[in-house]
Amino acid sequence: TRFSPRRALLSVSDKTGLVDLARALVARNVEILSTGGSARTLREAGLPVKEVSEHTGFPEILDGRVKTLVPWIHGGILGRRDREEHRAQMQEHGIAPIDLVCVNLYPFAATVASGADAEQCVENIDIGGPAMVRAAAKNFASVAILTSPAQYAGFLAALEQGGTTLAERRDWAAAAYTHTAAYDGMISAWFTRQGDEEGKVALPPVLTLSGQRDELLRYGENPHQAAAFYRDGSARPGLATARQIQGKALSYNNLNDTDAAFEAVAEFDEPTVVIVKHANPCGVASAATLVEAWKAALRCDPVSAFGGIVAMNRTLDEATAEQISAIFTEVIVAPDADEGAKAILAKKKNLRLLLTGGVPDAQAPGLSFRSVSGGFLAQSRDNGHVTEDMLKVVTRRRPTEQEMADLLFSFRVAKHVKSNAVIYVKNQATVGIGAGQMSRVDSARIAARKSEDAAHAAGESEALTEGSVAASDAFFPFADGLESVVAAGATAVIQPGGSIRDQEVIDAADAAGIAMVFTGMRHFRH
Ligand code: 93A
Repeated sequence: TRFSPRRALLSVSDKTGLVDLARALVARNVEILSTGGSARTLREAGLPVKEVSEHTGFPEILDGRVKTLVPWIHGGILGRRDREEHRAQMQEHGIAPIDLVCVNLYPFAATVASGADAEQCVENIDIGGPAMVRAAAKNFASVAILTSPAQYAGFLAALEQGGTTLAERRDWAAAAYTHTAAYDGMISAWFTRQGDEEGKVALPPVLTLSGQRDELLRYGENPHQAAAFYRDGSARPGLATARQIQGKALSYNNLNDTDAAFEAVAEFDEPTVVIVKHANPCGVASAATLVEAWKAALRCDPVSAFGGIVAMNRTLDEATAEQISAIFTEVIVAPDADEGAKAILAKKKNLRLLLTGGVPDAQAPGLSFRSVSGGFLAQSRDNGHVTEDMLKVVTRRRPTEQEMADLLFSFRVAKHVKSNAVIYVKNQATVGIGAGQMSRVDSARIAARKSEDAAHAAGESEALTEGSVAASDAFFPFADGLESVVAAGATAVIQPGGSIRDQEVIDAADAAGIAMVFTGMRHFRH
Protein backbone atom coordinates (compact mmCIF):
# COMPACT_ATOMS: atom_id res chain seq x y z
CA THR A 1 0.00 0.00 0.00
CA ARG A 2 3.00 2.32 -0.12
CA PHE A 3 2.31 5.07 -2.51
CA SER A 4 4.40 7.80 -4.22
CA PRO A 5 2.87 10.89 -5.84
CA ARG A 6 3.18 11.70 -9.54
CA ARG A 7 1.45 15.08 -9.43
CA ALA A 8 1.40 17.52 -6.46
CA LEU A 9 -0.50 20.71 -5.78
CA LEU A 10 1.38 23.17 -3.56
CA SER A 11 -0.58 26.23 -2.42
CA VAL A 12 0.58 27.68 0.87
CA SER A 13 0.40 31.00 2.71
CA ASP A 14 3.19 30.00 5.11
CA LYS A 15 6.04 29.33 2.67
CA THR A 16 8.34 27.81 5.33
CA GLY A 17 10.07 24.69 3.97
CA LEU A 18 8.21 24.94 0.64
CA VAL A 19 11.26 25.14 -1.60
CA ASP A 20 13.00 22.17 0.04
CA LEU A 21 9.86 20.06 -0.22
CA ALA A 22 9.37 20.97 -3.89
CA ARG A 23 13.04 20.31 -4.70
CA ALA A 24 12.78 16.79 -3.24
CA LEU A 25 9.58 16.21 -5.25
CA VAL A 26 11.12 17.47 -8.49
CA ALA A 27 14.09 15.14 -7.92
CA ARG A 28 11.54 12.30 -7.93
CA ASN A 29 9.96 13.53 -11.19
CA VAL A 30 6.79 14.73 -9.48
CA GLU A 31 4.93 17.36 -11.52
CA ILE A 32 4.34 20.50 -9.42
CA LEU A 33 1.13 22.54 -9.76
CA SER A 34 0.96 25.75 -7.80
CA THR A 35 -0.94 29.01 -7.24
CA GLY A 36 0.29 32.62 -7.70
CA GLY A 37 2.55 33.42 -4.75
CA SER A 38 3.63 29.83 -4.11
CA ALA A 39 4.47 29.35 -7.81
CA ARG A 40 6.55 32.55 -7.78
CA THR A 41 8.54 31.36 -4.75
CA LEU A 42 9.30 28.06 -6.50
CA ARG A 43 10.23 29.67 -9.83
CA GLU A 44 12.58 32.06 -8.02
CA ALA A 45 14.28 29.00 -6.52
CA GLY A 46 14.77 27.72 -10.08
CA LEU A 47 12.25 24.89 -9.83
CA PRO A 48 9.95 23.83 -12.68
CA VAL A 49 6.35 24.61 -11.76
CA LYS A 50 3.04 24.77 -13.60
CA GLU A 51 0.52 27.45 -12.59
CA VAL A 52 -2.89 26.05 -11.71
CA SER A 53 -4.45 28.41 -14.29
CA GLU A 54 -2.23 26.94 -17.00
CA HIS A 55 -3.08 23.40 -15.91
CA THR A 56 -6.84 24.04 -15.89
CA GLY A 57 -7.00 26.47 -18.78
CA PHE A 58 -9.08 28.69 -16.50
CA PRO A 59 -7.68 31.96 -15.10
CA GLU A 60 -7.53 33.01 -11.43
CA ILE A 61 -10.53 35.35 -11.13
CA LEU A 62 -12.25 37.66 -8.63
CA ASP A 63 -9.01 38.91 -7.02
CA GLY A 64 -7.91 35.32 -6.42
CA ARG A 65 -11.12 34.36 -4.62
CA VAL A 66 -11.48 31.65 -7.29
CA LYS A 67 -8.12 30.04 -8.06
CA THR A 68 -8.47 26.35 -7.38
CA LEU A 69 -12.24 26.02 -7.07
CA VAL A 70 -12.61 24.23 -10.41
CA PRO A 71 -13.41 20.60 -11.39
CA TRP A 72 -9.93 20.04 -12.86
CA ILE A 73 -8.48 20.53 -9.38
CA HIS A 74 -11.22 19.05 -7.19
CA GLY A 75 -11.89 16.19 -9.60
CA GLY A 76 -8.17 15.46 -9.67
CA ILE A 77 -8.10 15.27 -5.88
CA LEU A 78 -11.42 13.47 -5.25
CA GLY A 79 -11.53 10.89 -8.05
CA ARG A 80 -11.32 7.30 -6.79
CA ARG A 81 -8.37 5.49 -8.27
CA ASP A 82 -10.00 2.12 -7.56
CA ARG A 83 -13.20 2.86 -9.54
CA GLU A 84 -13.31 2.21 -13.23
CA GLU A 85 -16.15 4.79 -13.76
CA HIS A 86 -14.19 7.47 -11.89
CA ARG A 87 -11.12 6.89 -13.99
CA ALA A 88 -13.22 6.96 -17.20
CA GLN A 89 -14.98 10.19 -16.24
CA MET A 90 -11.70 11.87 -15.35
CA GLN A 91 -10.34 10.88 -18.74
CA GLU A 92 -13.45 12.10 -20.53
CA HIS A 93 -13.24 15.55 -18.90
CA GLY A 94 -9.48 15.90 -19.10
CA ILE A 95 -8.98 15.72 -15.33
CA ALA A 96 -5.48 14.60 -14.27
CA PRO A 97 -5.13 12.92 -10.86
CA ILE A 98 -3.45 14.93 -8.09
CA ASP A 99 -2.04 12.70 -5.38
CA LEU A 100 -0.27 15.10 -3.05
CA VAL A 101 -1.93 18.28 -1.74
CA CYS A 102 0.15 20.61 0.36
CA VAL A 103 -1.92 23.55 1.62
CA ASN A 104 -1.92 25.83 4.60
CA LEU A 105 -4.53 28.52 4.93
CA TYR A 106 -4.76 32.31 4.71
CA PRO A 107 -3.52 33.64 8.08
CA PHE A 108 -6.92 34.62 9.48
CA ALA A 109 -5.90 34.63 13.19
CA ALA A 110 -2.76 36.68 12.54
CA THR A 111 -4.78 39.18 10.50
CA VAL A 112 -7.27 39.62 13.35
CA ALA A 113 -4.44 39.89 15.91
CA SER A 114 -2.73 42.57 13.83
CA GLY A 115 -5.73 44.85 14.41
CA ALA A 116 -6.76 44.80 10.73
CA ASP A 117 -10.20 46.18 9.86
CA ALA A 118 -13.19 43.88 9.37
CA GLU A 119 -12.96 43.97 5.56
CA GLN A 120 -9.36 42.78 5.61
CA CYS A 121 -10.26 40.04 8.10
CA VAL A 122 -13.06 38.81 5.84
CA GLU A 123 -10.73 38.83 2.80
CA ASN A 124 -8.41 36.57 4.80
CA ILE A 125 -11.02 33.86 5.14
CA ASP A 126 -9.67 31.07 2.98
CA ILE A 127 -12.29 29.20 0.95
CA GLY A 128 -10.35 27.36 -1.73
CA GLY A 129 -7.67 26.15 0.70
CA PRO A 130 -10.01 24.37 3.16
CA ALA A 131 -11.94 22.91 0.20
CA MET A 132 -8.76 21.26 -1.12
CA VAL A 133 -7.65 20.20 2.35
CA ARG A 134 -10.99 18.52 3.07
CA ALA A 135 -11.18 16.93 -0.37
CA ALA A 136 -7.67 15.49 -0.16
CA ALA A 137 -8.28 14.21 3.38
CA LYS A 138 -11.51 12.52 2.25
CA ASN A 139 -9.56 10.69 -0.46
CA PHE A 140 -6.75 9.66 1.91
CA ALA A 141 -6.93 6.19 0.36
CA SER A 142 -4.90 7.58 -2.55
CA VAL A 143 -3.99 11.17 -1.70
CA ALA A 144 -1.58 12.59 0.88
CA ILE A 145 -2.57 15.91 2.53
CA LEU A 146 0.02 18.06 4.27
CA THR A 147 -1.20 21.12 6.19
CA SER A 148 1.88 22.10 8.19
CA PRO A 149 5.59 22.55 7.39
CA ALA A 150 6.23 20.38 10.47
CA GLN A 151 4.93 17.39 8.45
CA TYR A 152 7.26 17.79 5.43
CA ALA A 153 10.24 15.92 6.89
CA GLY A 154 8.09 12.93 7.84
CA PHE A 155 6.53 12.89 4.39
CA LEU A 156 9.92 12.93 2.65
CA ALA A 157 11.16 10.20 4.97
CA ALA A 158 8.15 8.09 3.92
CA LEU A 159 9.07 8.59 0.24
CA GLU A 160 12.58 7.34 1.09
CA GLN A 161 10.92 4.17 2.43
CA GLY A 162 9.18 3.65 -0.90
CA GLY A 163 6.10 5.78 -0.40
CA THR A 164 3.49 6.83 2.16
CA THR A 165 1.45 4.18 3.97
CA LEU A 166 -2.32 4.22 4.42
CA ALA A 167 -1.85 4.75 8.17
CA GLU A 168 0.35 7.79 7.54
CA ARG A 169 -2.17 9.25 5.11
CA ARG A 170 -4.97 8.64 7.63
CA ASP A 171 -3.01 10.48 10.32
CA TRP A 172 -2.44 13.44 7.99
CA ALA A 173 -6.16 13.39 7.11
CA ALA A 174 -7.04 13.61 10.80
CA ALA A 175 -4.64 16.53 11.22
CA ALA A 176 -6.17 18.16 8.13
CA TYR A 177 -9.73 18.07 9.50
CA THR A 178 -8.47 19.32 12.87
CA HIS A 179 -6.81 22.18 11.02
CA THR A 180 -9.93 23.20 9.07
CA ALA A 181 -12.19 22.74 12.12
CA ALA A 182 -9.95 24.99 14.22
CA TYR A 183 -9.82 27.47 11.36
CA ASP A 184 -13.61 27.64 11.03
CA GLY A 185 -13.87 27.77 14.83
CA MET A 186 -11.70 30.90 14.90
CA ILE A 187 -13.76 32.49 12.14
CA SER A 188 -17.03 31.64 13.86
CA ALA A 189 -15.73 33.10 17.14
CA TRP A 190 -14.66 36.26 15.32
CA PHE A 191 -18.03 36.66 13.60
CA THR A 192 -19.81 36.09 16.90
CA ARG A 193 -17.65 38.73 18.59
CA GLN A 194 -18.54 41.23 15.86
CA GLY A 195 -22.10 41.09 17.26
CA ASP A 196 -21.06 41.80 20.85
CA GLU A 197 -22.69 44.84 22.33
CA GLU A 198 -21.72 46.50 25.59
CA GLY A 199 -19.99 43.43 26.94
CA LYS A 200 -22.90 41.12 26.13
CA VAL A 201 -21.57 38.04 24.40
CA ALA A 202 -23.76 36.25 21.89
CA LEU A 203 -23.75 32.48 22.39
CA PRO A 204 -23.53 30.82 18.96
CA PRO A 205 -25.97 27.95 18.25
CA VAL A 206 -23.04 25.64 17.49
CA LEU A 207 -19.68 25.95 19.22
CA THR A 208 -16.68 24.56 17.40
CA LEU A 209 -13.83 23.88 19.77
CA SER A 210 -11.53 26.49 18.31
CA GLY A 211 -8.47 25.81 20.47
CA GLN A 212 -5.20 24.70 18.91
CA ARG A 213 -3.29 22.26 21.06
CA ASP A 214 -0.13 23.87 22.31
CA GLU A 215 2.22 21.77 24.41
CA LEU A 216 1.22 18.51 26.06
CA LEU A 217 1.60 18.96 29.81
CA ARG A 218 3.38 16.39 31.94
CA TYR A 219 0.07 15.45 33.51
CA GLY A 220 -3.22 16.95 34.63
CA GLU A 221 -4.46 17.86 38.07
CA ASN A 222 -3.08 14.46 39.18
CA PRO A 223 -0.32 12.27 37.74
CA HIS A 224 -2.78 9.70 36.31
CA GLN A 225 -4.51 12.38 34.19
CA ALA A 226 -3.32 13.51 30.74
CA ALA A 227 -3.45 17.23 29.96
CA ALA A 228 -2.68 19.88 27.36
CA PHE A 229 -3.03 23.63 26.97
CA TYR A 230 -5.19 24.70 24.01
CA ARG A 231 -4.73 28.21 22.66
CA ASP A 232 -7.76 29.99 21.29
CA GLY A 233 -5.74 32.39 19.16
CA SER A 234 -6.51 35.39 21.36
CA ALA A 235 -3.75 37.95 21.75
CA ARG A 236 -5.09 39.38 25.03
CA PRO A 237 -2.31 39.70 27.64
CA GLY A 238 -2.40 36.66 29.89
CA LEU A 239 -1.33 33.04 29.47
CA ALA A 240 -1.58 33.50 25.70
CA THR A 241 1.19 36.09 25.66
CA ALA A 242 3.31 34.74 28.51
CA ARG A 243 7.03 34.15 27.91
CA GLN A 244 8.67 31.86 30.44
CA ILE A 245 11.98 33.43 31.42
CA GLN A 246 13.17 30.72 33.78
CA GLY A 247 12.19 27.75 35.92
CA LYS A 248 10.79 24.25 35.59
CA ALA A 249 8.13 23.37 32.99
CA LEU A 250 4.67 24.67 33.87
CA SER A 251 2.16 22.11 35.08
CA TYR A 252 -1.61 22.01 34.60
CA ASN A 253 -2.13 23.30 38.16
CA ASN A 254 0.47 26.05 37.63
CA LEU A 255 -1.36 27.30 34.53
CA ASN A 256 -4.74 27.18 36.24
CA ASP A 257 -3.49 28.99 39.35
CA THR A 258 -1.46 31.53 37.39
CA ASP A 259 -4.49 32.42 35.33
CA ALA A 260 -6.58 32.86 38.48
CA ALA A 261 -3.94 35.13 40.05
CA PHE A 262 -3.38 37.23 36.94
CA GLU A 263 -7.10 37.68 36.24
CA ALA A 264 -7.56 38.81 39.85
CA VAL A 265 -4.72 41.33 39.86
CA ALA A 266 -6.13 42.82 36.64
CA GLU A 267 -9.08 44.21 38.66
CA PHE A 268 -6.88 46.86 40.27
CA ASP A 269 -5.33 50.13 39.07
CA GLU A 270 -2.87 50.82 41.92
CA PRO A 271 0.29 48.70 42.27
CA THR A 272 -1.20 45.38 43.42
CA VAL A 273 -0.03 41.89 44.35
CA VAL A 274 -2.20 38.75 44.44
CA ILE A 275 -0.99 35.52 46.02
CA VAL A 276 -2.97 32.44 44.93
CA LYS A 277 -3.11 28.94 46.34
CA HIS A 278 -5.24 26.24 44.67
CA ALA A 279 -6.94 28.84 42.46
CA ASN A 280 -8.04 30.96 45.45
CA PRO A 281 -6.40 34.22 46.53
CA CYS A 282 -4.81 33.97 49.99
CA GLY A 283 -3.54 37.55 50.01
CA VAL A 284 -4.36 40.62 47.91
CA ALA A 285 -3.10 44.16 48.51
CA SER A 286 -2.71 47.49 46.74
CA ALA A 287 -0.14 50.08 47.90
CA ALA A 288 1.95 52.98 46.70
CA THR A 289 4.73 50.59 45.70
CA LEU A 290 4.82 46.96 44.64
CA VAL A 291 7.04 45.91 47.52
CA GLU A 292 4.61 47.38 50.07
CA ALA A 293 1.75 45.64 48.28
CA TRP A 294 3.65 42.33 48.51
CA LYS A 295 4.28 42.73 52.24
CA ALA A 296 0.63 43.57 52.93
CA ALA A 297 -0.61 40.67 50.75
CA LEU A 298 1.70 38.20 52.49
CA ARG A 299 0.58 39.30 55.95
CA CYS A 300 -2.98 38.06 55.28
CA ASP A 301 -2.09 34.37 55.29
CA PRO A 302 1.66 33.68 55.29
CA VAL A 303 1.12 29.96 55.94
CA SER A 304 -0.95 29.43 52.78
CA ALA A 305 1.34 31.69 50.72
CA PHE A 306 4.06 29.04 50.99
CA GLY A 307 4.36 27.43 47.54
CA GLY A 308 1.96 29.96 46.08
CA ILE A 309 1.57 31.76 42.78
CA VAL A 310 2.28 35.51 42.79
CA ALA A 311 0.79 37.93 40.26
CA MET A 312 1.32 41.67 39.98
CA ASN A 313 0.09 44.44 37.70
CA ARG A 314 3.37 46.37 37.46
CA THR A 315 6.91 45.68 36.28
CA LEU A 316 8.59 43.46 38.87
CA ASP A 317 11.35 45.50 40.52
CA GLU A 318 14.42 44.47 42.47
CA ALA A 319 13.08 45.23 45.95
CA THR A 320 9.93 43.16 45.37
CA ALA A 321 11.86 40.28 43.76
CA GLU A 322 14.19 40.21 46.78
CA GLN A 323 11.25 39.93 49.19
CA ILE A 324 9.33 37.31 47.17
CA SER A 325 12.40 35.13 46.75
CA ALA A 326 12.69 34.91 50.54
CA ILE A 327 9.78 32.44 50.58
CA PHE A 328 9.12 29.35 48.44
CA THR A 329 7.08 30.41 45.40
CA GLU A 330 5.99 28.26 42.44
CA VAL A 331 5.29 30.93 39.81
CA ILE A 332 5.61 34.69 39.44
CA VAL A 333 3.60 36.34 36.67
CA ALA A 334 4.06 40.02 35.80
CA PRO A 335 3.74 42.27 32.77
CA ASP A 336 7.51 42.73 32.84
CA ALA A 337 10.56 42.55 35.13
CA ASP A 338 13.57 44.82 35.33
CA GLU A 339 17.11 43.45 34.97
CA GLY A 340 17.85 43.63 38.71
CA ALA A 341 14.74 41.62 39.51
CA LYS A 342 15.62 39.00 36.87
CA ALA A 343 19.14 38.65 38.31
CA ILE A 344 17.77 38.02 41.81
CA LEU A 345 15.25 35.41 40.64
CA ALA A 346 17.86 33.68 38.45
CA LYS A 347 19.32 32.26 41.67
CA LYS A 348 16.07 30.33 42.22
CA LYS A 349 16.44 27.73 39.49
CA ASN A 350 13.02 26.09 39.91
CA LEU A 351 10.97 29.28 40.24
CA ARG A 352 8.97 29.91 37.07
CA LEU A 353 8.93 33.53 35.93
CA LEU A 354 6.32 34.49 33.32
CA LEU A 355 6.30 37.88 31.61
CA THR A 356 3.25 38.76 29.58
CA GLY A 357 3.88 42.25 28.18
CA GLY A 358 0.63 43.54 29.70
CA VAL A 359 -2.19 42.98 32.15
CA PRO A 360 -5.46 41.22 31.22
CA ASP A 361 -8.51 43.40 30.59
CA ALA A 362 -10.85 42.47 33.45
CA GLN A 363 -13.80 44.02 31.65
CA ALA A 364 -13.25 42.42 28.23
CA PRO A 365 -16.08 40.21 26.97
CA GLY A 366 -15.38 36.53 26.32
CA LEU A 367 -16.61 33.01 26.96
CA SER A 368 -15.81 30.60 29.75
CA PHE A 369 -16.31 26.84 29.66
CA ARG A 370 -16.75 23.91 31.99
CA SER A 371 -17.16 20.30 30.98
CA VAL A 372 -20.14 18.32 32.24
CA SER A 373 -21.15 14.77 31.38
CA GLY A 374 -22.45 14.75 27.82
CA GLY A 375 -21.10 18.15 26.84
CA PHE A 376 -19.97 21.40 28.30
CA LEU A 377 -21.41 24.55 29.78
CA ALA A 378 -20.55 27.89 28.21
CA GLN A 379 -21.21 31.33 29.59
CA SER A 380 -19.98 34.84 28.98
CA ARG A 381 -17.08 35.49 31.32
CA ASP A 382 -17.71 37.41 34.54
CA ASN A 383 -16.50 40.84 33.44
CA GLY A 384 -18.78 42.59 35.92
CA HIS A 385 -17.14 45.58 37.60
CA VAL A 386 -18.82 47.26 40.55
CA THR A 387 -18.17 50.99 40.87
CA GLU A 388 -19.17 53.40 43.64
CA ASP A 389 -22.07 54.91 41.71
CA MET A 390 -23.75 51.46 41.56
CA LEU A 391 -23.80 51.10 45.36
CA LYS A 392 -26.89 51.62 47.48
CA VAL A 393 -26.39 52.46 51.16
CA VAL A 394 -29.08 50.50 53.06
CA THR A 395 -28.17 51.24 56.68
CA ARG A 396 -28.59 54.36 58.82
CA ARG A 397 -24.86 54.84 58.92
CA ARG A 398 -23.06 55.62 55.64
CA PRO A 399 -19.58 54.16 55.09
CA THR A 400 -16.69 56.57 55.69
CA GLU A 401 -14.48 57.41 52.73
CA GLN A 402 -11.86 54.90 53.90
CA GLU A 403 -14.48 52.22 54.41
CA MET A 404 -15.92 52.92 50.96
CA ALA A 405 -12.53 52.44 49.28
CA ASP A 406 -12.00 49.20 51.19
CA LEU A 407 -15.54 47.97 50.42
CA LEU A 408 -14.96 48.33 46.67
CA PHE A 409 -11.57 46.64 47.02
CA SER A 410 -13.05 43.74 48.98
CA PHE A 411 -15.84 43.12 46.46
CA ARG A 412 -13.34 43.00 43.59
CA VAL A 413 -11.40 40.37 45.50
CA ALA A 414 -14.64 38.46 46.28
CA LYS A 415 -15.23 38.05 42.54
CA HIS A 416 -12.08 35.89 42.35
CA VAL A 417 -12.68 33.75 45.44
CA LYS A 418 -14.63 30.47 45.21
CA SER A 419 -18.15 30.68 46.62
CA ASN A 420 -19.17 31.01 49.34
CA ALA A 421 -16.69 33.86 49.66
CA VAL A 422 -16.34 36.21 52.63
CA ILE A 423 -13.43 38.64 52.56
CA TYR A 424 -12.19 41.06 55.21
CA VAL A 425 -10.17 44.09 54.08
CA LYS A 426 -8.31 46.87 55.87
CA ASN A 427 -6.33 49.65 54.15
CA GLN A 428 -6.55 48.10 50.65
CA ALA A 429 -5.29 44.73 51.84
CA THR A 430 -7.14 41.51 52.59
CA VAL A 431 -6.84 40.50 56.23
CA GLY A 432 -9.03 37.38 56.08
CA ILE A 433 -10.33 35.26 53.19
CA GLY A 434 -12.95 32.53 53.62
CA ALA A 435 -13.38 30.48 50.45
CA GLY A 436 -15.35 27.60 49.00
CA GLN A 437 -17.58 26.71 51.95
CA MET A 438 -21.09 25.36 51.52
CA SER A 439 -22.37 27.78 54.17
CA ARG A 440 -21.71 31.52 54.20
CA VAL A 441 -21.47 31.56 58.00
CA ASP A 442 -18.63 29.03 57.81
CA SER A 443 -16.76 31.18 55.25
CA ALA A 444 -17.13 34.22 57.52
CA ARG A 445 -15.88 32.28 60.57
CA ILE A 446 -13.01 30.59 58.76
CA ALA A 447 -11.77 33.92 57.40
CA ALA A 448 -11.89 35.44 60.91
CA ARG A 449 -10.11 32.46 62.47
CA LYS A 450 -7.38 32.53 59.82
CA SER A 451 -6.98 36.22 60.48
CA GLU A 452 -6.50 35.55 64.20
CA ASP A 453 -3.82 33.01 63.33
CA ALA A 454 -2.10 35.52 61.05
CA ALA A 455 -2.15 38.17 63.80
CA HIS A 456 -0.76 35.64 66.26
CA ALA A 457 2.05 34.71 63.83
CA ALA A 458 2.85 38.43 63.39
CA GLY A 459 2.94 38.89 67.17
CA GLU A 460 -0.05 41.23 67.14
CA SER A 461 -2.54 41.17 69.99
CA GLU A 462 -5.66 42.10 68.02
CA ALA A 463 -7.19 40.05 65.16
CA LEU A 464 -6.46 41.67 61.80
CA THR A 465 -10.21 41.75 61.07
CA GLU A 466 -10.79 44.18 63.96
CA GLY A 467 -11.96 47.45 62.35
CA SER A 468 -12.01 45.92 58.85
CA VAL A 469 -14.74 45.91 56.20
CA ALA A 470 -16.28 42.70 54.84
CA ALA A 471 -17.52 41.54 51.44
CA SER A 472 -19.81 38.66 50.56
CA ASP A 473 -19.95 37.40 46.96
CA ALA A 474 -23.71 36.75 47.21
CA PHE A 475 -26.47 37.93 49.55
CA PHE A 476 -26.72 36.86 53.19
CA PRO A 477 -29.82 34.63 53.27
CA PHE A 478 -30.19 35.15 57.04
CA ALA A 479 -28.89 37.61 59.62
CA ASP A 480 -26.49 35.01 61.11
CA GLY A 481 -23.84 35.50 58.40
CA LEU A 482 -23.86 39.23 58.93
CA GLU A 483 -23.71 38.79 62.71
CA SER A 484 -20.61 36.64 62.37
CA VAL A 485 -18.76 39.29 60.32
CA VAL A 486 -19.76 41.89 62.93
CA ALA A 487 -18.43 39.56 65.63
CA ALA A 488 -15.14 39.39 63.72
CA GLY A 489 -14.84 43.17 64.03
CA ALA A 490 -16.09 44.43 60.63
CA THR A 491 -17.48 47.98 60.67
CA ALA A 492 -18.91 48.00 57.12
CA VAL A 493 -20.24 45.35 54.74
CA ILE A 494 -20.69 45.07 50.98
CA GLN A 495 -22.98 42.45 49.46
CA PRO A 496 -25.32 42.13 46.45
CA GLY A 497 -28.61 42.22 48.41
CA GLY A 498 -31.72 40.66 46.93
CA SER A 499 -32.67 38.13 49.62
CA ILE A 500 -36.30 37.97 50.72
CA ARG A 501 -34.89 38.51 54.24
CA ASP A 502 -32.84 41.59 53.28
CA GLN A 503 -34.76 43.65 55.89
CA GLU A 504 -33.75 41.25 58.69
CA VAL A 505 -30.12 41.58 57.62
CA ILE A 506 -30.36 45.39 57.38
CA ASP A 507 -31.96 45.53 60.86
CA ALA A 508 -29.10 43.43 62.26
CA ALA A 509 -26.57 45.79 60.65
CA ASP A 510 -28.34 48.84 62.09
CA ALA A 511 -28.55 47.18 65.52
CA ALA A 512 -24.77 46.67 65.39
CA GLY A 513 -24.21 50.26 64.21
CA ILE A 514 -22.32 49.21 61.07
CA ALA A 515 -22.68 50.55 57.52
CA MET A 516 -23.85 48.30 54.68
CA VAL A 517 -24.05 48.77 50.90
CA PHE A 518 -25.77 46.67 48.22
CA THR A 519 -24.11 46.19 44.83
CA GLY A 520 -27.06 44.72 42.91
CA MET A 521 -24.51 42.38 41.26
CA ARG A 522 -23.28 39.07 42.59
CA HIS A 523 -20.08 37.20 41.82
CA PHE A 524 -20.69 33.49 42.25
CA ARG A 525 -17.62 31.46 41.35
CA HIS A 526 -18.22 27.74 41.68
O1 93A B 1 -9.12 32.89 -2.23
S1 93A B 1 -9.32 31.50 -1.95
O2 93A B 1 -10.33 31.22 -1.00
N1 93A B 1 -9.76 30.76 -3.33
C1 93A B 1 -9.08 29.79 -3.93
O3 93A B 1 -9.55 29.28 -4.97
C2 93A B 1 -7.83 29.36 -3.37
N2 93A B 1 -6.94 28.44 -3.79
C3 93A B 1 -5.90 28.42 -2.92
N3 93A B 1 -7.92 30.88 -1.48
C4 93A B 1 -7.30 29.92 -2.18
N4 93A B 1 -6.10 29.33 -1.93
C5 93A B 1 -5.19 29.69 -0.83
O4 93A B 1 -4.20 30.54 -1.35
C6 93A B 1 -4.44 28.58 -0.19
O5 93A B 1 -5.14 27.96 0.89
C7 93A B 1 -3.16 29.24 0.30
O6 93A B 1 -3.28 29.66 1.66
C8 93A B 1 -3.03 30.49 -0.54
C9 93A B 1 -1.79 30.41 -1.40
O7 93A B 1 -1.78 31.47 -2.30
P1 93A B 1 -0.46 31.88 -3.07
O8 93A B 1 0.14 30.62 -3.60
O9 93A B 1 -0.92 32.81 -4.13
O10 93A B 1 0.43 32.54 -2.06
